[in-house]
Amino acid sequence: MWQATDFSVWQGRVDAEDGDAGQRWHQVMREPDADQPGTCLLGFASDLGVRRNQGRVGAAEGPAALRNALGSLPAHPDHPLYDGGDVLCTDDLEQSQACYATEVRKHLNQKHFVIGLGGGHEIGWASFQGVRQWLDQHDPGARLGILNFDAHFDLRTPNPDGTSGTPFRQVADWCSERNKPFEYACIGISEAANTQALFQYAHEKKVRYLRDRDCIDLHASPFIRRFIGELDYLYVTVCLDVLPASVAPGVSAPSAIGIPAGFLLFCLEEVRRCCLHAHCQWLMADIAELNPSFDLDNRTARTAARITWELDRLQRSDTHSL
Ligand SMILES: [Mn+2]
Repeated sequence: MWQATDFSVWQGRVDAEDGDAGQRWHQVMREPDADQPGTCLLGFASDLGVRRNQGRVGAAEGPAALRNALGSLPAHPDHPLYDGGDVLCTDDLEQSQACYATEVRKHLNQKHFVIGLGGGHEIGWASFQGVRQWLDQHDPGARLGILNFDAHFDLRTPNPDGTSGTPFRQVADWCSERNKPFEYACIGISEAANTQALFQYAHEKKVRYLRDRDCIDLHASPFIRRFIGELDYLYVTVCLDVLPASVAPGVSAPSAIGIPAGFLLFCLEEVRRCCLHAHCQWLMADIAELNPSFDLDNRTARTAARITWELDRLQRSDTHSL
């Protein structure tokens, strides 16, 4: 079920003395405008996938916590920011994912860059379906890639239902049923957080991945360049458990080691740079697994907000600095 945002949730500091240049997200956020492309937030208030995956529930409150942390971040006058509301997950996860996909497609049709606010990583199957539906309408033969920043492959076999651990297996099955290539890469994989069965399946499917302990700039740049160089369209998904538990304790499965947050931001900038050079269109991104009930001092929400802020910044920086 979709629900519009009550804009009174957008609150924060006001620097009236600085006029428009002092504005923050809570002051400029509005309902999506079809005539003016911008960045559009879309919440997926779900933790049913996490529950089914035997994880720690609470991610359904993620979108609200993320909006809260985003409110006081500085806004840029040249790039509109929209809040496309939330899809509230019911007992029927598959139907909720389909509803979310419809919203994604709608915002892509209006030429917005969509940022999904999770919700468990079952948002991945929902986002993919939205992107795919949009592509089937506009460019069905194009190559779509998924770049996942995650300690986990999320390639588990649905048993029989999808969970927060299965989204990219569902994508792989979807692709093989339709004879489409499965273009999926992962950055931040922990060898201690994925079974041998998952590594075997990833190898069978020729999934490209960087292990958490190999995550340095020198390795990441060619990895990202090669992956994006073969694509026409890109969807990026960030599972917050790719970050160390000290930075992101508010997730279902915190990482003991993880990758540094600054490295993640470096990678996102590389993604943008490579997309511009390779003429690959970056359609959307999502931030998954924020679980406020396990957060400490809003640490995870603040980190998620910074990542969201950077994603928006990169969408407006095609003319300078890259
Ligand atoms: Mn994960």
